[in-house]
Amino acid sequence: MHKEERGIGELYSEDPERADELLWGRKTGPSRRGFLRGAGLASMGAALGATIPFHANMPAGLIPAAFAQGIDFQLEGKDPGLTVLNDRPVNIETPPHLLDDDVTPASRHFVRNNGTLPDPMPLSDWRLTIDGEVETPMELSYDDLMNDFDHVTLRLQIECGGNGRAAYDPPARGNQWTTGAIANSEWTGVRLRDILHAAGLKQSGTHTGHFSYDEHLSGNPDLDPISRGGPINKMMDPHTIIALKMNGEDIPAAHGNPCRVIAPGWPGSFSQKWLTRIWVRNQVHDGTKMTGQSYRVPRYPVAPGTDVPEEDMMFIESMPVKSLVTFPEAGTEVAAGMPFEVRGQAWAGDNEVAAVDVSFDFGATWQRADLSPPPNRYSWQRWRANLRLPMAGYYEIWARATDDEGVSQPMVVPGWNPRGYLNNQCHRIHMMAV
Ligand SMILES: Nc1nc2c(c(=O)[nH]1)N[C@H]1C(S)=C(S)[C@@H](COP(=O)(O)O)O[C@H]1N2
Ligand SMILES: [Mo]
Repeated sequence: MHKEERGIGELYSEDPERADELLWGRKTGPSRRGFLRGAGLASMGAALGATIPFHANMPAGLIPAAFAQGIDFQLEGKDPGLTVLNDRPVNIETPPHLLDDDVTPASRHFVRNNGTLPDPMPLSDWRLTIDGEVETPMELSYDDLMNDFDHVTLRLQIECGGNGRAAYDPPARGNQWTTGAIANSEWTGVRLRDILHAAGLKQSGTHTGHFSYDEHLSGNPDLDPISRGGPINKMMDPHTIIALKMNGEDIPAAHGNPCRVIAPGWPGSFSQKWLTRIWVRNQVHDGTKMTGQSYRVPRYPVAPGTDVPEEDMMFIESMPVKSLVTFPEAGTEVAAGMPFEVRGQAWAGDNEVAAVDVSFDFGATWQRADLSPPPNRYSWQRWRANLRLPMAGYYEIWARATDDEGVSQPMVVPGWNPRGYLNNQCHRIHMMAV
C-alpha cells in the first residue's frame, strides 16, 4: 500500500460501514443498509461543502472521490521517519530505531487519536472540572494546577493497547500498529491523587471517567471520541498524574495540550488527552470506548477468529512485559567477527523488567544483556549487549525480556483476541555480517 493512500482510504478498506459511522456518525440499520441518510448525510455534505443531489444512489462505504485522492500527510513537529497509519483520525507510529532515546522526544512520540486533533484551547478558557463523588466539586485553571499543587517529574511509558495488532491473524480491525505505539517521555504534573484529595474524595468514589475537548469525527457535539477512566486505586497511584509539561515544554497539540492524564503501564487509552473533566463515579465509567469489546480481552484463551460473548470479556489493566531492539537499525551491516553493541528498551506495565536476553542464532543460545534499573517506577529500562557475529551472512537479533514475576515475552504471537490487543511477541531485527 502506498503511503499516500492511507488515512481515509485505510479506514474504508478496514470496514466501510464502520468508516461511514466513524466519519459521518451514521449507523447502518439492517433494513436501510446501503444508503446514507439523516445526520450522516448532513455531515458528509458539510465536509464536502455541498448537498449531494443523488445521495439516494450513493452506496454505503463509498469514499467520496473528493477525499479519495492521495493524501500526503505529515504532522508538524514529527520526525519524518515516523509512519503515518492514518490521517483521519491521526495515527502515527515510531520505527524501533527512532525509539533509542531514553527520554522520547515529542517529535518521536507516537500519536493515537480517536477523534479530531483539536487546535489548542486558549489557556484563559481552559478549566479542569472535578465532580461526582467528591465533597467539593472544583474547577481548576492551568494557573491553579501550576501554583497550588506539588509537581513531580517522571519518565513514564505509554503504550497503546493495540500496539502489535498488525500481527494477529485473522486480522483485528483498527489501526494496524506494528511495534511503534510505545514511548517514554518525561512528564511533569500534579499527582491525580492530590487533586482528588483536595476535592474530598468520597468513600463512594470507586472509578473515574475522563472527558476532553477533542471532537468526534462526525462533528456531532453530542458524541465523545473517547471517554475512558479507571479504578480509583490506579488513579490514586502516585505515578498517575495530570501532566502539564512534556519534556519540560508545553504539551504539544497532538499530545493533549494543555493538560492530560498519564496513567502509566496501562493501555494508553487510560491517559486522556486534552483533559477537561474528571467525573468521580460510584460505578465503572460507561463512556465511549468503555463498553462492548473496547480495551477488553477474553477471560480465557480462544481459538483465532472466535466470536466471544461480551460478558466473557474483561478490561485490560497492566500491559505485559515487552522490549525493542532500538540499535542498530534493522538491516545494518557489521564486520564478521568484530564486536558491536546491540541495545534497546524494555518495560513491563505495572512491573519492573528483571532481565533481557538476546540471541543471534534463532534462539538456540541466549546471552544475558546488561539492564539498567528504571530511573523511576513506570519508566522503560535500557538494555545493552556486546555481540560478535562469527562469519559473513544473514543474522537475526532476537530480544526477550522477563519481568520481576518471572513472566517472559513469547517468541510467537500470543493469544489471539477479537480486537487485537496485548501482542508482546519478541522483537527481532535482521543484520548482515560482511
Ligand atoms: N482525548 C483523547 N485522549 C486520548 C485519546 C483520544 O483519542 N482522545 N487516545 C488515547 C489512546 S487510545 C492512546 S494509546 C493515548 C496515546 O497518547 P499519545 O497520542 O500522546 O501517544 O492517548 C489516549 N488519550
Ligand atoms: Mo490506544
